Amino acid sequence: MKRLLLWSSALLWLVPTACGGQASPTQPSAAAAPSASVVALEGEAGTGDGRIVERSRASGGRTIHLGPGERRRWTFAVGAAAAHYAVSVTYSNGKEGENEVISMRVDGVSLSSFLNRDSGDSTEGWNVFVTDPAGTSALRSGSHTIVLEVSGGDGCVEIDLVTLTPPAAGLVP
Ligand SMILES: [Ca+2]
Ligand SMILES: [Ca+2]
Repeated sequence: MKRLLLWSSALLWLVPTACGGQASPTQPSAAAAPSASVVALEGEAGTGDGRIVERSRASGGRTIHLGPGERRRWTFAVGAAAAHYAVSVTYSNGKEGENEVISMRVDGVSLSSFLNRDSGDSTEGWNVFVTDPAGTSALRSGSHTIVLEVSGGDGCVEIDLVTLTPPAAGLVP
């Protein structure tokens, strides 16, 4: 009987937290703030290292080719109120050898590092694009910079697009 009571109280405690909690009536309405929108940064539109490659299936028809130690930088503005943006990187990486580590920094602060994957074989694979998550960044209204750096691997990855998606944008069809 005592154990049963313990279990039921444990369940009562666990259920709301496991679901992330219910929306509190005291929370500010989301409609009060201007909704944030998706920020799409073409690899080829950034500044820094790399060379532009034409790829028919890439966003904008182009990528930026980066080798080990090379980096690309973008400056962009966020107009809406502060929001948590999910950052993702779309790239191609034809299978050559070892994979590269892609590191992201936002406003000078390390955001994530991940090992990329092969997007296909060593020829056609360069025109096949995959998207990987690269962390979440809280951004206030104003200007920001994002830097992508490549290290290790066989020396080749092509960055097509860096996308920052605010939470609400995922709900819009
Ligand atoms: Ca590679
Ligand atoms: Ca592109």
